[in-house]
Amino acid sequence: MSELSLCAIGLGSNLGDSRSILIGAIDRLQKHPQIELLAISSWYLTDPIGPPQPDYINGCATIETSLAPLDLLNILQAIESEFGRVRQEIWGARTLDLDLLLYDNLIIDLPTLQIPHPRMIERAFVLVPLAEIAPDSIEPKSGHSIATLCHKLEYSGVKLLQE
Ligand code: PH2
Ligand code: MG
Ligand code: MG
Repeated sequence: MSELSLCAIGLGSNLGDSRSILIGAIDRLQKHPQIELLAISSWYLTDPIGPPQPDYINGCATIETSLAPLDLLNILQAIESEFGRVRQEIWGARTLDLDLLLYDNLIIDLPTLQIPHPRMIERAFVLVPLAEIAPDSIEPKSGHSIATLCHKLEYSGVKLLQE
């Protein structure tokens, strides 16, 4: 019997053809035998946080998976590499960033993996798309729902991406 976990993933890109890269990443997630895609948010054009760099396209997905947290992390990193991600400057530009935001209601503090994602509650580019598909999910460190956390943020730098 395999237990399924409910997870949230943040997606971002600000180098290359970001929209096609993000759609490609969703397709890779969807095709994985141990991942079932539950929902995908709209795509948002977002002001960059960190060093000067191009605007991002961000979105979020919710999935169900039988993968353990570190196995899921490995798969997300493999998909990042497939799309040409090279790890350089912290918070710098990237072709694809896949962040494991939530994994059930687990709190994990490993050197290689922190869940919930430590900066998600202060980042409108994460919470606005996540609130669209999982408003009632609880961020387990604060104990607050995604919708509640999202309303506390200033989100003028997060705009729905026009077709
Ligand atoms: N990711 C970063 C740094 N800054 N800014 C926006 N708008 N969106 C991101 O996804 C992002 C960022 C590092 O992960
Ligand atoms: Mg990130
Ligand atoms: Mg990341």
